[in-house]
Amino acid sequence: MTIFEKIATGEIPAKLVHEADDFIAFHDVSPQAPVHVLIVPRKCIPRVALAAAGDGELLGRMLLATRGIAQKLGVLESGYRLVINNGPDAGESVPHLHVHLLAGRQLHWPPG
Ligand code: DGP
Repeated sequence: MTIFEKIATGEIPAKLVHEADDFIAFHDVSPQAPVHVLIVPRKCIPRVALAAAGDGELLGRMLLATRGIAQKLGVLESGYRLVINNGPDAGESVPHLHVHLLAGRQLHWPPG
């Protein structure tokens, strides 16, 4: 099981922000911004490049949930960035698809 599957089952604790039937959102253990949340499917899709056509609705629901998560954390108006790291050059460290939601400070562009 991946770390994120263990968080999804409650085996490893995390600060949950949102729970849905098929995905969860929780605070990143190593925040890179004042708000840093991970949105993670309960089932393990290793990375976005390995998602199947049938995962499209789940991925869409995860993206649509970011609005409510941002609102709950008070950053809907100030703005937020969504990041998906796919593979080694992108800095993917947990092989379980996750969307980073970063906010609460001015984020630089292009990312490093
Ligand atoms: P990535 O580099 O895109 O694979 O991001 C993985 C993120 O997961 C990274 O920002 C740190 C976070 N993370 C790793 N282990 C844990 C954990 O056990 N709990 C929480 N809350 N976050 C974790």
